[in-house]
Amino acid sequence: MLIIGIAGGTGCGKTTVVNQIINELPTGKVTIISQDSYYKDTSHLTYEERTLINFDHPQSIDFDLLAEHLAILKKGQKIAQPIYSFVEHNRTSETIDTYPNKVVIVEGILVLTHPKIREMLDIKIYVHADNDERLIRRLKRDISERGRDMKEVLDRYQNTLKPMHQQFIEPTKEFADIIIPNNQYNNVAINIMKTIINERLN
Ligand code: UZR
Ligand code: MG
Repeated sequence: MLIIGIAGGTGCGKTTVVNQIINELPTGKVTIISQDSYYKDTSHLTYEERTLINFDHPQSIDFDLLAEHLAILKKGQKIAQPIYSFVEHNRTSETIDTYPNKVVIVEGILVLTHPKIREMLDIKIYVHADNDERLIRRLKRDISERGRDMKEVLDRYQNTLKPMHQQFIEPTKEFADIIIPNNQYNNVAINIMKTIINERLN
């Protein structure tokens, strides 16, 4: 099993890169695990209290559970991956059975911040996009898909996303084996990834 970690700030295009990589691989050989599924269970808090959580701080993630799950997958066993609700800002009571595979991709803004997780990753990728590019994408996504308004998104960006990015996310670039540029075209970088993955798979 090859475990690939994909990190990078919000709006850098991690999901797009994951999809580009998957498209190049034989179908059914890849399992994707999202860091979002591992936000800590906050059922003891009210909805109002949960909206105040700093979701861009490493402490908001249950990295112990993620590490435990990766270890189980490595042993060839299935895991019950939690399902997260962005509407409720909380883990739901449901889980999804997730199976080991030739390639496992773990993606999320903070996946390279945790030493235990980094140790378990065979390939560490950081997706880079310029800050203005990321803000534009985040603004568009949160308004169209997450029911936020412009003021809300911009306030959160200034007060939380930007400082957390500078403090925790951007510095993890130094742990990356590969930095994929994602302002516009990245075909060459994706092809290199494809080659590396196929080499490891064969
Ligand atoms: P990506 N996030 C939410 O908006 N709501 C939640 O309940 C949990 C997380 C956001 C989180 C982070 N910050 O910036 C983003 N906030 O999801 C990471 N606020 O996701 O990498 O896809 O942008
Ligand atoms: Mg995403």
